[in-house]
Amino acid sequence: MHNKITVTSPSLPDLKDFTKSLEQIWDNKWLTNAGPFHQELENKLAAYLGVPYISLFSNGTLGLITAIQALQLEGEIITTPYSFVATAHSIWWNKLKPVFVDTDPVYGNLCPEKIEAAITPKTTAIMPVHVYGHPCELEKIKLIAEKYNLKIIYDAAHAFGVKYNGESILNWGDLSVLSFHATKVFNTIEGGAIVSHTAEMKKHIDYLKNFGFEDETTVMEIGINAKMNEIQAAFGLLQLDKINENINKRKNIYNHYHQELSQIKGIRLISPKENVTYNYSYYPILIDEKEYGMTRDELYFHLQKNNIFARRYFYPLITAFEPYKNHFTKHFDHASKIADKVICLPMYAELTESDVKYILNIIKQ
Ligand code: T4K
Repeated sequence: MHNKITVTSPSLPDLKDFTKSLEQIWDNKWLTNAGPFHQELENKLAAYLGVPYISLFSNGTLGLITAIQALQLEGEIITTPYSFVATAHSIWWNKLKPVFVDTDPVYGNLCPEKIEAAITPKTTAIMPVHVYGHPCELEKIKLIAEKYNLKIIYDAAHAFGVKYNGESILNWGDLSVLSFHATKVFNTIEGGAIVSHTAEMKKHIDYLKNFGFEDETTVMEIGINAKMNEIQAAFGLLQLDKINENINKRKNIYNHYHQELSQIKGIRLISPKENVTYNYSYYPILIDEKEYGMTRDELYFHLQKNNIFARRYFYPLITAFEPYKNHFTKHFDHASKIADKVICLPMYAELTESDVKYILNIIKQ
């Protein structure tokens, strides 16, 4: 039996380098609350990503929840059923109502043409997701938000380093939220960040993630505790040194998959648009059971039998989960079709050429 291959596997810094960082943290005896590693990572990430302001978080979900707080949103937020549950959970956790709108048929991103019909007098914002790191229809969403005076929070959990016309997509919308979870292109074990556009907004977000503290005796806002600690930040700094190398390795795997799988009937691939600098974060394929000769689930379990643990991101739709299903009975044509066909194949920097060949052989058979 071939060694177990999972959908992803985290990139890790060199243990010796990380040990040195830990020794420094031990010397500092400064473990969290905006320590030196935290500040250095914020500065280096802002420079790397090409964004003006970034606030680090202990995870992406707390970033989303805090982003909603930061914009003081009320009422309804328009979002997508085709995402990881954290997107919609962050809205409900804030006691606001998610209003789900269908996706486009190609990328699985929120369909701009369907947003307007879902806007009501209670709508205050749109929360689209750059699914698999493919940019949403940025201009169209911006125009709708301007027309109806809505805020935009991009769930950019998958979009680390992605550019559109040479510029970071994180600069679109009012706020963008990244995830640095172990399974992401750039990871700090757990972690996340909010990208904002003004010094005032960054300050506001930094209050919110630290109980609202200005100083020892001054609390400015009702904040939460969502701070990234020094160990996460030190880990992230070492990861950043290797990020370009890792994305390039992912690109090679993507090209290998693409070359071979484009020959197979019944498998649809998702490719980035020409003006996009992609991060190769996921490798989704869509299975047409008639043409391919097997259902998506048959292939999924067949891969498992061969020790390949691909994942059906994002199946089922968020609206099909227990806490949602009685509240949201609407059918989403495009999102359902993608959710029923998708498999994300293993994709990570350390995946070897021979592993990729092995996976491709199973799919081809
Ligand atoms: N918005 C979107 C669009 C998101 O995709 C996510 C997270 C969020 C928001 C929230 O961000 P965070 O709060 O998580 O920062 C995983 C991740 O836990 C989750 O972060 C991610 N999206 C989601 C798409 O995938 P699971 O339930 O699939 O994780 P799990 O534990 O099954 O791991 C998947 C595979 O990864 C494993 O089979 C093996 C590998 N793995 C995983 C971990 C944790 C490792 O090799 N090492 C590890 O340490 O959710």
